[in-house]
Amino acid sequence: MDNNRHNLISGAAIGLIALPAFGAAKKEAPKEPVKQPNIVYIMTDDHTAQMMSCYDRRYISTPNLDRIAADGVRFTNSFVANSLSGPSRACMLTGKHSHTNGFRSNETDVFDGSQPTFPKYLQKAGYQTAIFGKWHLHTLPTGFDKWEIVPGQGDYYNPQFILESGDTIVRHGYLTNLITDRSLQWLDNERDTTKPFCLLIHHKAIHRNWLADTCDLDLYEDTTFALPGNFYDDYEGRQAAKEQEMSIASAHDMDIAYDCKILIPGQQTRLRQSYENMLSRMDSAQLARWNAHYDPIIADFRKAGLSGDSLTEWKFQRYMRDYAKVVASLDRNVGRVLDYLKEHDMLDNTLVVYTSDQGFYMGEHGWFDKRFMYEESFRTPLVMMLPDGFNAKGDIGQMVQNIDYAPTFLDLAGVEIPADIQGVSIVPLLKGENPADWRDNLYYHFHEYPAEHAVKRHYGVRDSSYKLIHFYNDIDRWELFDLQNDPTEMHNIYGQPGTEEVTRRMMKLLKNAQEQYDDPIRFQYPINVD
Ligand code: SGN
Ligand code: CA
Repeated sequence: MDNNRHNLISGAAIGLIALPAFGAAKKEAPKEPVKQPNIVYIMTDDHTAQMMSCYDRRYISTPNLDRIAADGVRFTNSFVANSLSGPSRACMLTGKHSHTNGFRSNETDVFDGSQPTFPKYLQKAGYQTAIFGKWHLHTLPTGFDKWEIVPGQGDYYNPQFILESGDTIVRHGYLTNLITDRSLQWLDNERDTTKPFCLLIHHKAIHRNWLADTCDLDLYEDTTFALPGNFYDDYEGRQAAKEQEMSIASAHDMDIAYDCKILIPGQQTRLRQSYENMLSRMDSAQLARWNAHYDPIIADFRKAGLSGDSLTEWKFQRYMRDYAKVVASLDRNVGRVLDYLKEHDMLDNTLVVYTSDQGFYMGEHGWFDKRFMYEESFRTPLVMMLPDGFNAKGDIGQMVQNIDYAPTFLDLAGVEIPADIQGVSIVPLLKGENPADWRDNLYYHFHEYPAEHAVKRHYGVRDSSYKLIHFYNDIDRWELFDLQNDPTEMHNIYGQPGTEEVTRRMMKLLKNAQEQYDDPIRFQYPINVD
């Protein structure tokens, strides 16, 4: 169980659990790996491992997501390259870092759809490709035989979809159900059953502002979630962390109307109108159900007259409950897809991937949102059910990153991986192999500043023990964390006596990564690393 013990240490920041049911056991009677397996790639938005019970049992239960991990593999060191939606999607499609694929920021970039992506390579290799749901790359999809996407972030209720014809339609219902319905319809009636397929089911859930399906509204109302240990972080020694705008306590950052659903007559808040616009999408039955749920909560809130820490902690509970309700719908819908594949005997020749565009803060450091290279948002959940002949089972502890998905899918399809792809295929890991030369550090670069939530631009490198970050642009700060002794990254030890050697080692890794990936944005290294 050494492997699990290691994972417990490295995952301590997110309460990563060891799963006793998992082990190094291989599937019985190994079979030849399926050639050109189908790929069902389910991705959600802002779903973090803390809120997935196969990773973390502190908060909620996600039985269907856990089925994937229990029958397949759970990656315990899965990371993104740039913790934001559009950038993550571009990294996944291309297998390249943001500076290489050109989509660095949701707010300032558009995706160049003429560049090579894994769906295009798969099409050439004989696959049928389809995507339904969130796309968020500001240009229309290319490389798909069939697509239907929501514009931008999409709406939870009665959402608009953009069709291939260029027309838009509004579908009645709740988005997570609708994306699943559409995907199952394609699987059932529309695809060419003589070809292998790659189906991307990409959800808006669990994105802000966490609007639950009406049937899930009552869930978790009796649950009181424990505050993370560093909820009242003072950000000492971490200037960029001090200056962010993603704090649960702040009335500006977490809006009482938009985020917490508290509408008080005559009370204007920064985002109240946006929430009212969302409510105006609901039909009368949906709205009646909604108000029946939130009206008593609003009344109790007004009676309580909270302020200071009690108000902040009340906001935390609302945030956790609403987020958890949205996860419940997502988990149920993933279950529908798994049931479909099982009932149609497709699990033997299908790779099922479940991941998110990045992790998220559930009150750690006092935050919601993502963006930082700190563990909660640098990590992303990743579990897979494997087709026949891929013998890994249980935990996979090697460091993987979202630029690895594209080369992995190409490898599975028998396509030679183009030399300009920066990620690496994880197929050897899926076969249960333990490659001696697997990467032992990862590169990260966040570009979106100035922007919403005010997280400064930064890049950095992480190995299994340390993380080095440089915040730049209108700030010039270095941070170094000892991940073994300070897994929640509260103590910046950069520049402290005794850290010279590890600083030099990490700085050298950073330089190597920036050279290897040819990142044009790099500043002078403050110490000599040659
Ligand atoms: C929206 C949200 C932000 C969020 C970004 C990026 N604001 O702008 O809170 O950080 O998306 O999220 S909201 O008022 O529109 O809800 S991402 O996951 O799509 O990158
Ligand atoms: Ca996201």
